[in-house]
Amino acid sequence: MKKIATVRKVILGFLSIGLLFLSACGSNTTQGGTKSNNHGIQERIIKAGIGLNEDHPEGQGLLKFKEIVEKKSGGKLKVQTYFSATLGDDLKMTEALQSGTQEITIPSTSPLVGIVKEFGIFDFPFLFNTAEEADAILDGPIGKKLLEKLSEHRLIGLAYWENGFRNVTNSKHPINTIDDFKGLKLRTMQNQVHIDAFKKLGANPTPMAFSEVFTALESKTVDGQENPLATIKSNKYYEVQDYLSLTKHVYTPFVFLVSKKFWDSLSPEEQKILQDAAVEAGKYQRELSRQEDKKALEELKKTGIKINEVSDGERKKMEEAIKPVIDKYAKEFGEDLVNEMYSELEKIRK
Ligand code: TK8
Repeated sequence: MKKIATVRKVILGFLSIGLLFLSACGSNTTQGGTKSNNHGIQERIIKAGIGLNEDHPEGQGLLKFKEIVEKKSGGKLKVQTYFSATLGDDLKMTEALQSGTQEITIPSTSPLVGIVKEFGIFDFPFLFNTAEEADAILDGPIGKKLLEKLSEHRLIGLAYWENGFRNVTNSKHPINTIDDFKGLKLRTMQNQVHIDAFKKLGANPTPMAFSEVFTALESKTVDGQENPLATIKSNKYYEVQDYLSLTKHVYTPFVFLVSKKFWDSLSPEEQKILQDAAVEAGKYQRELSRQEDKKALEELKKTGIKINEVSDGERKKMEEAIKPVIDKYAKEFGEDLVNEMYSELEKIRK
């Protein structure tokens, strides 16, 4: 009996030493429930996919990110880039990050409201008057708060990049007033705020994944779609659309996502390289996006698509018409958060 007790004590002793050893070399908690490993910079392949093309400001931003990461890691961290939704659409790639089969994607925040519903506050039409206002909110406490929510969903949010102000294209007629939306079959992102807002304007919204848009326009499954000018140019929508109306009805951010499973396997040095590169390449990407927004308009004018400005008066009427939709979702996303955002904007506009 005594012998068994001694043997048990010895086994227990070895076990606790083993566990201690594992914890010492294994992991330590860093931020927001994320982990890391203390083994410096290792040779790694990082699969990074986006839905847009390489020539789009987001594609160029991703190449800048690759350049910075590979330089800062002495070539050990290799970023493999995938463009044009070759790895799937925003939601599919986000799920691949959650399961750990892909490391990085940079989707629009709009389709992610099924994961972090509060991202929906950025889908409120006519919220931002300028891209700089968007920067201030996204890079401020509100943006950070929402990024942190991602770690509860097996995702790590490192930064916000710019998709931009969206405009409507269609094959029927120019949009000058709310009435011009009546009965228009419009593709929207998979986002309830957008769907309800377009319904409120009298349109007939069809949520659809991004990579299906060109074919749906070409086959006239839908009459139109809405995206920033850089995307309308890069994806050649002018080949299958006749009218482009500069509604600038909503600003869409991109969010730079990393798989939490992958992130937790990194060392603090590796995490810092990715974090800094996402922010630095993000600044570069935003600048490129703003230049491209102007350049794309000039180039689109040469494609034959008929372009019309929408007056501020008519945009105001659209904003008024959509207000009940915003009131409805403000309750759902949290009135405190929404009020905080509007008061932040007021401060910025002073
Ligand atoms: C690209 C999408 C796209 C978005 C859309 O993956 O779906 O219309 O504007 O940029 O994120």
